[in-house]
Amino acid sequence: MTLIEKLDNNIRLTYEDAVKLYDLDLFVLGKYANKIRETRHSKKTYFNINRHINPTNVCKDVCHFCAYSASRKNPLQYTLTHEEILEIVKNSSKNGIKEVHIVSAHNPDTGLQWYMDVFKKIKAAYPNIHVKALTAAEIHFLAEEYNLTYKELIKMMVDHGIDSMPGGGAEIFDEKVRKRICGGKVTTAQWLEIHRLWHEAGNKSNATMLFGHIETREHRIDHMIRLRDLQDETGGFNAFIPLVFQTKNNYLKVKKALSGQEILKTYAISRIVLDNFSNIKAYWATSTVKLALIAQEFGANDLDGTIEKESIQSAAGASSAYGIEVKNFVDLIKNSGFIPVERDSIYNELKVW
Ligand code: V47
Repeated sequence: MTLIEKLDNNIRLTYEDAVKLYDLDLFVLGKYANKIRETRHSKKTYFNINRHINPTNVCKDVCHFCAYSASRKNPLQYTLTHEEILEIVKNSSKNGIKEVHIVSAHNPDTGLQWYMDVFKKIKAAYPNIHVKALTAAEIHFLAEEYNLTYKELIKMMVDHGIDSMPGGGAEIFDEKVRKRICGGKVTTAQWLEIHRLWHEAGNKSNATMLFGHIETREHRIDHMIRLRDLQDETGGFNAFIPLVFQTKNNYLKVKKALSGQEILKTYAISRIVLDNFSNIKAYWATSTVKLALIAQEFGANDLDGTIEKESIQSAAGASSAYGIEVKNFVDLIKNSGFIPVERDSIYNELKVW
């Protein structure tokens, strides 16, 4: 059977098939990706009203792609107190946020309870706000630092009010590339194991892929297939989020940013290859808002949220430092021919705008 016949008949693609997708014309890929998107979600585009919080940038690891983290000696290091974090949530709750998305660096100075107790405090004060927190990279760091098993940490996360896990720390699963861009932090096998355990405990998470640095197209497909395999086993992933590499202020020194065409192809391919993922998220902070809007026609059915403030991607050059207004977001989705649907963090529909 040819690749096109497989696409026409919705047959699952092998790794070899999927690599060949990149050779297809962008609009051919878009046609197939959009067909799947429309079957699953019609013209609906999901977003949420959320607040990103990055409580500390002090990091014991050195990921070469990262512009956010600071060493202990860096004069620009910061660590928020719980009171400061709660004040942020208080102010954001007035703006109608339904989710806080909390991601920190791997700070060896704060102690385990600084990481954990803040979730409990947020939940106690704002029981209706969904807490999406702790990437697999942070969980691995805490497990090593405090001599805990992943299972013990997962139990602590649930006991402290964490509702779901974000998809960060996945980067690229290929072990050789991973070693070069973020050797020393959570390995591929560990990242997958942590998500497996989280799912087995009855919880949901997301999965990301950082692309546009030193990886090849083959590495991206390999990454997607490893996620597809785990999703077959657990069904615990809500969304796949391809993160476009931001090139500024980091050690990788990637001179050539990805073309819009390559980014759109990657969204479309992820929609086709990840046949067991309901949601493909074009995270506007890394793709730019304009490309995220176009990505709606190339398989993406989710644009993440209003963010309010963001420090990781914006440190590397993205224009996401101050989020996006709900009204503006909704108008942009509508004007591009799609239906803006506000969702909660686990994809229940809250409001058609
Ligand atoms: O894992 C770091 C990435 C991630 C850069 O689960 C960079 O809903 C681009 O995971 N260029 C953290 N990306 C953010 C993340 C995320 C974002 C939005 C939604 C969700 C979700 C998760 O940020 C890290 C890393 O891959 N990152 N540096 C950079 N220079």
